[in-house]
Amino acid sequence: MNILLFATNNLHKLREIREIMGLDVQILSLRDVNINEDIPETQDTIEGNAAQKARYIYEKTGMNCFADDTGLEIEALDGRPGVYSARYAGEGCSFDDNVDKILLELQGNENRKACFRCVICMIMNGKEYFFEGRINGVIIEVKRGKDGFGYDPVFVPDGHKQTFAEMPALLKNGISHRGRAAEKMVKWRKDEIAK
Ligand code: ITT
Repeated sequence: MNILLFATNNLHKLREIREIMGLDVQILSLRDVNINEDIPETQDTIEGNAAQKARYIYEKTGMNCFADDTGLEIEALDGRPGVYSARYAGEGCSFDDNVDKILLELQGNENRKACFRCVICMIMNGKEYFFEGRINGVIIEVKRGKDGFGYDPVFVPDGHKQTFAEMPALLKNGISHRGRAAEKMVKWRKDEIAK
């Protein structure tokens, strides 16, 4: 059995990644290895933060591991909240506070185009590998749906009518930024193992 440690404190992300990666690999959480502190995320790029989180955990545990970082990039807001997506409405803010802030900033704006961008940094036997996934969509005006997390209630991916928060998890994971990045990581590992 392959084991990978996922360097996240976000339980929604952990559940999604476990669903995406399937049964071929056992995904351990930080709680499983008794790491309870907040991992530093102080870089100014999504790639930088993913690498910072993965390195921090690798140095602590020596285990093969990965971390992801995601940003919601809104065209009319010049790419904000981007790398600041987690704490856009301020330190200690909730998912709802962040959503309310972007809705306010977009009020009256007809350009609702946005994209989720996710970068996974995996450290395997001391070497770093990066995988990226994106999904384009629009930000709607009023929140819809109870599932998912973060900005899901206001994000409708292109070609769909439901928000990410209204979709069954399987559908979101199949098309999402994180799903696409994770798929690349899974394929890369399969090829590596087959070598
Ligand atoms: P970590 O412990 O893994 O750092 P995090 O919640 O800080 O968890 P990220 O830095 O990867 O997560 O993502 C920043 C924010 O972007 C996150 O707090 C959410 O608000 C939002 N986000 C990330 N993935 C999302 C998704 O699939 N759907 C909606 N919002 C998402």
